[in-house]
Amino acid sequence: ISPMDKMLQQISRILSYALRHHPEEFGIILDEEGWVLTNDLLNAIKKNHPALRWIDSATLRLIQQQNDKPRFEMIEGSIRARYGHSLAQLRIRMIPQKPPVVLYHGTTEKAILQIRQTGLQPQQRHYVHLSADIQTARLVGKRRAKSPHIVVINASDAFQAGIQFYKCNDTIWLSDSIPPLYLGDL
Ligand code: HQG
Repeated sequence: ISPMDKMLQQISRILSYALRHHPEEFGIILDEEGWVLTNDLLNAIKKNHPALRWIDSATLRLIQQQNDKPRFEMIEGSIRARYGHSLAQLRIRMIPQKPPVVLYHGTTEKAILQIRQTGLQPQQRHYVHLSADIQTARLVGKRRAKSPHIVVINASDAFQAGIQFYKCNDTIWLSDSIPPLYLGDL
């Protein structure tokens, strides 16, 4: 990984922190769909991190486009995180969508025992995070476990039963809590 890529990765972490978890620490306010003016965010980051005085919207665009996963969305002078939110000030509003028949969730052997009892819960975040394919679920699970456990979600039945799903990008979906009834194993 080049020094430039490392730098962009660090800025990406700062973006995630500000746009998903603690916008108040940067003196910015997200709207109910998570958007903030790109210039406001840039000024806030420069103020909190003087070493990053040089960043501009092209830097953010580069991060948004080069990232291994599409974490951010940029339109007409605004930017937001696509998923991952945990901020206490407001619950980010997503547009519900009909999910694919099956979705996946990669987790630890320890968490799975609890998940079988109480279902998938958002925990610290606003929504449960799901993967569109097994490979993505494995990568998500690998953040916490060497050989992650893959939960298979019967999304079409859950959707029929009124549980809402939300698409973030081609690989990541969100949902409200999912009871054990709709969960299985790979
Ligand atoms: C577990 C990263 C006990 C759940 C990733 C997970 C993803 C339960 C943990 C995104 C439970 C929450 C989100 C229950 C769920 N009892 N444990 N009832 N229900 N859990 O980090 O899905 O790189 O909030 O299995 O790649 O791991 O940051 O969610 O292990 O896309 O862009 O509670 O974050 O993306 O952990 O990951 P998280 P997640 P970024």
